[in-house]
Amino acid sequence: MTTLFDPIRIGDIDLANRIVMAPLTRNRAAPGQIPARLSIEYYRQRASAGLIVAEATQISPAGQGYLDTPGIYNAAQIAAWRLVTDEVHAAGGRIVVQLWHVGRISHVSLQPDGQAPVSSTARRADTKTFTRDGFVDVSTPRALRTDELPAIVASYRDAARNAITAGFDGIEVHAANGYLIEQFLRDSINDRSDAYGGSIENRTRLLLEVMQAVAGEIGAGRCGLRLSPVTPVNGAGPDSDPQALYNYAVEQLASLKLAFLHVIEGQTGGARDCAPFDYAALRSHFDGAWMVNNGYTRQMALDAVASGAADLVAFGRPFISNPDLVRRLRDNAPLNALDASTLYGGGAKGYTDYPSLG
Ligand code: 8OZ
Repeated sequence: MTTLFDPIRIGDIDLANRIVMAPLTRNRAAPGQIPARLSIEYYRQRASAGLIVAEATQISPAGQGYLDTPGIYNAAQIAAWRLVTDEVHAAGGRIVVQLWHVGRISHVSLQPDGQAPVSSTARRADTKTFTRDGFVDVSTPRALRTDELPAIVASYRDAARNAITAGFDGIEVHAANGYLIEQFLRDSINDRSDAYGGSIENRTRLLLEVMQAVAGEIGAGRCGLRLSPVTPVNGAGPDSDPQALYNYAVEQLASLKLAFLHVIEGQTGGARDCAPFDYAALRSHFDGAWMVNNGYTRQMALDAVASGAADLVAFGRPFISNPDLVRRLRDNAPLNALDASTLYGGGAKGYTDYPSLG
């Protein structure tokens, strides 16, 4: 019987176990959106994960929506990430980076030249973001013109190339949680009348073009995708038919042979049963590694892998407070409590100072 602690090959990447560190926004990047020096130590401490999905990382300056999040679109950022990936590899780990464009979940103060953020729509999301001035309403976006979309796709492709230059084992495209790609997927947000709006085929077009571009650039065996079919976070209202939408998207991706699909079940960081959705039906369209996430306990994770319901289980908050989470799960040891006050921003406190077992 396969267990959570058994190795697995996903695409071109060999993992020591099936426990994944989920991507976690920590808002500690240095000026220039350069990953923090401290993030070298932070990720090294967590390298016993079978796979680390490094935090959501902007593919371009306009892709930023929160204060002090890192990018992967220039040489200084690539050089800083190289220090992280070298350290994780030296510790025996594997690490991919999550490629992120926030779309309308941003504020003019975070955008190049104070411009409006971009989206599938010109309608503002009913949510807030965190800026230099604290929590503020996100800004009203402008709808991307059809002729601007090739450059968005190219930014994902270039970021994937940069990730390989920075020593990452691969990438995960962030198509979840109400950000740019989800703003195209859902008919509750996307109000376009061009080839990227309306039908399911049109709304999935940007996602499919992005996945083809990154897979064509670095190989599909180094590419994964994160989806959140029913999450309501970041002002993302429900799609009128999420099952049909996401089934179609995954079906269309099947021939690409991506390394993994990472699915947030239910509301991100909240109720797993916030809306009905048949995740097994979604999986039936996909051949690669199936990574599940959202509020998994040790027992749920053991059962998910033992039953074959999942190949990999991603843990978020438990990995923040337990750098040695893999060992603790294996030994059924108690977990450190999470200090929610140090999640976003700050320095070493709540970042690199959580203790491992002796
Ligand atoms: C928490 C705070 C800011 C961003 C996501 C990238 O929800 C995020 C995020 C989470 O995917």
